[in-house]
Amino acid sequence: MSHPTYHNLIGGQWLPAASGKTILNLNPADHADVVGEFPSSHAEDVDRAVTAAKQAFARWRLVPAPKRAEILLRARNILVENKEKYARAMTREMGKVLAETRGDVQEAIDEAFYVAGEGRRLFGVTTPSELPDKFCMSMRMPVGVVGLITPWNFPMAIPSWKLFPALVAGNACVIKPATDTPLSTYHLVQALVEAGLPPGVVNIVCGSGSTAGAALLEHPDVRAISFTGSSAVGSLVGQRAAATFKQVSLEMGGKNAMIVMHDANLDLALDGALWGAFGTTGQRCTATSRILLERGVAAAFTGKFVARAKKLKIGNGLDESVEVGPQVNAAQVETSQRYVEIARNEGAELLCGGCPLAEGPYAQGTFFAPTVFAQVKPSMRIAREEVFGPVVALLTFDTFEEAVAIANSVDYGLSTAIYTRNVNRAFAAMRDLEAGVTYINAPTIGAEVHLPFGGVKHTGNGHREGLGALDFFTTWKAVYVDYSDKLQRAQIDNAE
Ligand code: UN1
Repeated sequence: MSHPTYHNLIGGQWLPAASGKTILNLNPADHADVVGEFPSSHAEDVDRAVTAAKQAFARWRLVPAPKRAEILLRARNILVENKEKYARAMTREMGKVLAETRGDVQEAIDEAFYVAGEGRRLFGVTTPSELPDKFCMSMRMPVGVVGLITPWNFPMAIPSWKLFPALVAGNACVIKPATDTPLSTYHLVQALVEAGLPPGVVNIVCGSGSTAGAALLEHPDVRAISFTGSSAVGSLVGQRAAATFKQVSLEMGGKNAMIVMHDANLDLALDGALWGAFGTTGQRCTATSRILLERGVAAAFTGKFVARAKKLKIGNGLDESVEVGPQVNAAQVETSQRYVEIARNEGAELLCGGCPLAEGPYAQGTFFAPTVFAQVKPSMRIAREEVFGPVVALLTFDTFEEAVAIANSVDYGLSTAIYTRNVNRAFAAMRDLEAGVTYINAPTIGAEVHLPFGGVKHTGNGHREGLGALDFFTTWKAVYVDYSDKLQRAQIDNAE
């Protein structure tokens, strides 16, 4: 069956990769369904895109920020009109169920609405001078050409978290979407183009991280890199970008713990655990991958949790009755499989799942059964390393302090959750859990776009998306205006 061919977007023109090479985008629920063919780009393509961005930046930075914001608002309306179409396309390329891909498009819609308001804020600070007849202010300036490297699990939302604040602040962008899910980024950028974004302000270069991504990191005219992906790759991104003094925002892995106290509403905790662990097939950096159970409730919770995990309907996400879609590709299934072996060898007890699904309706896709391990000790790899699949580890504890210590014992620190009706415990958890995000009586997934999003330790390098993104995509300039008509020497002429 024929499938569409997509090109890079460079300086407003759709161009194939200079090499002519392409990458096929397959539906992970059904490999016979080819979503499209996308360019496999290299340094030459990236260089063209960065050059186009640099040229466009010269004009874009002078467009008043409220006008830049109006383009975002128009793009928002285009996303609203096309929400269903884009969600269906996303389920085809990424696999997650329709309810979730609708949510992914909605997240981009919300982000556009939120960030467009910044066009009329972008506040700076005025402050008194230490000298008479002198005025001081600070202004947010765009950084210049920024490189955005985005993952496959939120193929429209995460690009929107980066593109929209970068644009409202006056930057020009080169985005390299994940090789598994470029189409959703096309849809996002097409909305911007239709909304009136000038050519070259956003450029798309498709290809693998080791070719297109690496070229973006090394390009001397790229001033900042915003990356979301694994901690292993993020560490390399940070190191390579440092060679040319780029600002780098790294948003990486998680091993997110949900704590269930004896006084929790157990049914609520079960609903949250099921959604947090198996929503998006466990492929969120915020996924609930550890459930810490107070000993008194462990048996009751575990029995019900496993019974419900076994009943989840797995299949093609386009079927509205399906609850869990495929994993995005064969490599992710292999990782889940590998961690099942690791956990078994460590002595964890497999309660359900633990294997790929490859028969009947699953034969053409990359499916993995929802998997639960019990008898997990905090020192085991299954309790410490990110799987990024539908695999969850159950641990038990005796005291609140022990639960917090276990939750904090891993290298990651993105999201955490606690289920309790004890308000004192809830506040202690908000303070003591080492993570960028903490939920009370809600699972570890479900961040909203206007709060700061990011993590501590190996999860991030200190930057935040959402509230905080403008701090990354702008640079402060201090301005001094001396209207005294004479030379005034700071720290000297006014010294005590
Ligand atoms: C991610 O998994 O990379 O908070 C992002 C959430 C979503 C975003 C997840 N809004 O789960």
